[in-house]
Amino acid sequence: MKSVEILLLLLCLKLVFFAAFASVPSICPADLGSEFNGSDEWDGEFFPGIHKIKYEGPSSKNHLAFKWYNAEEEILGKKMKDWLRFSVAFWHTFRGSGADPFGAPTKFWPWEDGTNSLAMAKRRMRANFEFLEKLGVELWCFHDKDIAPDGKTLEETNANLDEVVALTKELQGRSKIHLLWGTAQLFLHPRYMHGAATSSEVGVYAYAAAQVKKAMEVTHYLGGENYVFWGGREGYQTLLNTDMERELNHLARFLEAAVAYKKKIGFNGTLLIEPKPQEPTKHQYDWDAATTASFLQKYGLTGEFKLNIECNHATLSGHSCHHELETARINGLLGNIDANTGDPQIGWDTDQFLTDIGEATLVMLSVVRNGGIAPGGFNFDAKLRRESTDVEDIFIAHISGMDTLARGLRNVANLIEDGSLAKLVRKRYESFDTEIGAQIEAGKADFELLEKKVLEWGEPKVASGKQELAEMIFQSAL
Ligand code: XUL
Ligand code: CO
Repeated sequence: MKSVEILLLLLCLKLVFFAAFASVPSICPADLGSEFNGSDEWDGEFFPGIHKIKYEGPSSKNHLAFKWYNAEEEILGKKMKDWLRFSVAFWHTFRGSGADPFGAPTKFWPWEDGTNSLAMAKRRMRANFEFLEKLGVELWCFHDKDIAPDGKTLEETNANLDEVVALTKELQGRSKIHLLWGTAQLFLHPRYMHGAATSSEVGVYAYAAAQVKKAMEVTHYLGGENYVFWGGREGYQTLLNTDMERELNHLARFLEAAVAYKKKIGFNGTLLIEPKPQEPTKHQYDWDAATTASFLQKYGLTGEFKLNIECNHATLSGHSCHHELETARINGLLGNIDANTGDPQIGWDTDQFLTDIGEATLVMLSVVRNGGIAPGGFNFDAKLRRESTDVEDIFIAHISGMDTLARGLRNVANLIEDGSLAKLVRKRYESFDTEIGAQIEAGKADFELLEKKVLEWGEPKVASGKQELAEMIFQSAL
């Protein structure tokens, strides 16, 4: 293959970078003949004909309006926008190409010129800000590689990032928009094939550290409220060639160094770990919330990190999203939510927008119990379906995701106002609201005392669990 062809192929790869699956489509937008004029300028609006999305209420038939999300409305003592803190994920919304393991990109947005140039990166960033303004979302998230192209060396790559970040800072300054979180993409490049912090190659560990250092600096510069670690390839394919203990120790050292650097540069954002059980690796070390909590405890990192729970990752690990949120919450680790969902019939991380009202209600139940998740938020780590190719579909997808969670919040308010679910749960444990129950919960009931009680009471009476009633009450709140 000639070097020009290799370059073109690499450009295509960049455009489909998030389709981190086996086969890479051979078509890229550059093949479709769009003109590249080398400028980041763009005449007029990126989304002409789409006005600021407004709340019109449940009876509206306008698909470019909110039916349930009314940003300024107070629910349970807080504005909806403060409970929900929505954020747009740059990688899906502006770099998602529609490619899947079997097919080429399907999305050719009018502002894209088919290149991964610096000028294109800046134009795309302008499109991001217009989109956020029109959608009425004030937060966004990115990976370093989403927003700026790689150079030939680390210095060149960092300089590219700085140039896009300078424009981003200016665009943030002109609006209310700010950064929910930044992260480093440590999974696409071939150097990361054995992992980043858990790679068997010391040079790769160092490269990953340099990349996180820079990503953390720019996140701090842009006023980011959090910084995320998703260990895309931190895991193994087979234990036969893997020193699991050594890799986990390396991961812990890496995270310790990140904490030290955060303190050194005065970055006060929350560090978040995003659990996921597998994909792309066979087994990822941050399998789920409980595994990650015990990892943090073992290495003395509790207190320095919280969790970013992603609903589709939860279901991949065999749990519900609600289970993962509750596990994080009761461990004081609920930091952020990557709001998406999988498909019940597709086994992989499809990253769809969450549109199931029941699931959204359970998600919001955990969030309300937590008193909200600020400085975290609801990041739409979700992509348009491959077949949704109109520019307005980008708005429709986000509006429907926002309305679903808003509806979930309203349902939680109904459940709390009704009170019967909480009453049912309280009643279920009432046998512990006794002298002996209090002794047990205070750690003052030893086995001898409990044996004495059994001899005195005889066979215990066991009440109904009222599962169907709980479900009936839940359904009536939807
Ligand atoms: C991958 C995933 C990532 C992280 C950020 O499954 O969820 O987008 O959220 O690296
Ligand atoms: Co995610």
